[in-house]
Amino acid sequence: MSQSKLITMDEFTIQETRKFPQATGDLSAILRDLGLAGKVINNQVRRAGLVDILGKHGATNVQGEEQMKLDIFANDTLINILQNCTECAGIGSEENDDHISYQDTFSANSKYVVLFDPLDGSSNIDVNAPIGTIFAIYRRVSELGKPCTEADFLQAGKNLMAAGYIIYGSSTMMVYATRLGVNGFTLEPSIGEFCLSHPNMKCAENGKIYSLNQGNSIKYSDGMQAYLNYCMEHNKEEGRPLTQRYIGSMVADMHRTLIKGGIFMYPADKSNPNGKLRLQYECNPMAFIVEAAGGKATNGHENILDIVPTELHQRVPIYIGSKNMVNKVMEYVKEHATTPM
Ligand code: P6P
Repeated sequence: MSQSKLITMDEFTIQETRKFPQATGDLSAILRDLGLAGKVINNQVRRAGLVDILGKHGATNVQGEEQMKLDIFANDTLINILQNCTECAGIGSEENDDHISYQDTFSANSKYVVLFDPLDGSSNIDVNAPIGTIFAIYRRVSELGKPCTEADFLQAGKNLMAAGYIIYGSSTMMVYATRLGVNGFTLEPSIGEFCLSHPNMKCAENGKIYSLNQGNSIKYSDGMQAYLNYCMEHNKEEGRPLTQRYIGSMVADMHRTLIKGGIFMYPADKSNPNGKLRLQYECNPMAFIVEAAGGKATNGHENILDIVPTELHQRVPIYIGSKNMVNKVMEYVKEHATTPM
């Protein structure tokens, strides 16, 4: 695409804002700052093998997971940039036990809060597999002029104003959804800008790829076992094999699902009745994106976006992607339900 036809993410968000005369551009300011954080993190991710930033940080986070140095760097970058942003009152992060309410006057008068997983899939850093930053933006429910409160971070996903991710893969992309739809922007290193590359992204109603950690299958419910058998025998039915793909990095598996169609699952199992993935900064943002693109996301009983969170780091099972594939797995899960999922 010639330079003259490049539309930067800033230009795009300004054009989108102009569609709503009453819009103030505050949300665009947060998206711009998340893009800035993504560029800063990207610079370190691209050099991870060259600087003493690989390997474990020696601490563990609230999830009990070894903290990699790069996810601490990413977390600090997002916290600092969003604190300087004039529209963010505070953050919730996978890496922090509690939310952070910025205590300065500017932030107390800001309308939004942001939740994020600063570097999702960080266990893949040392093997150079795609990793990403996932974010979710809510309008505050607490009183303006005062620091934000926990209630701001415990809203159902259907209240989201915007959500997205930055994927540090063969190229660096920022994908975000608002109620207007889903758009993808690729980082053009020569000008240091995210440029529109995937306008109006849609999640295909059907797909041929199923994605989950099949190593856990021995612990799955009867319904999930039956569904996996269906996936593996599907080729007998229609001679078109279903393909199994799993990168172990939600951002990468979800980006593929959005681009190619398919279903990503992290089901409940006998040792993890709530699955593994976190509702507020993994499942809700991805559900908001996929549903804005025409797909579907459920925990096996209700839409992910309808779940009212009770704690910042709660986990939920997730089945997400092409609508017809999500409905198909739900048929098996419900038909064979012997124990609540
Ligand atoms: P498992 C990464 O740790 C993560 O949170 C997601 O990005 C990914 O989808 C999942 O966990 C991988 O989990 O148990 O298959 O290694």
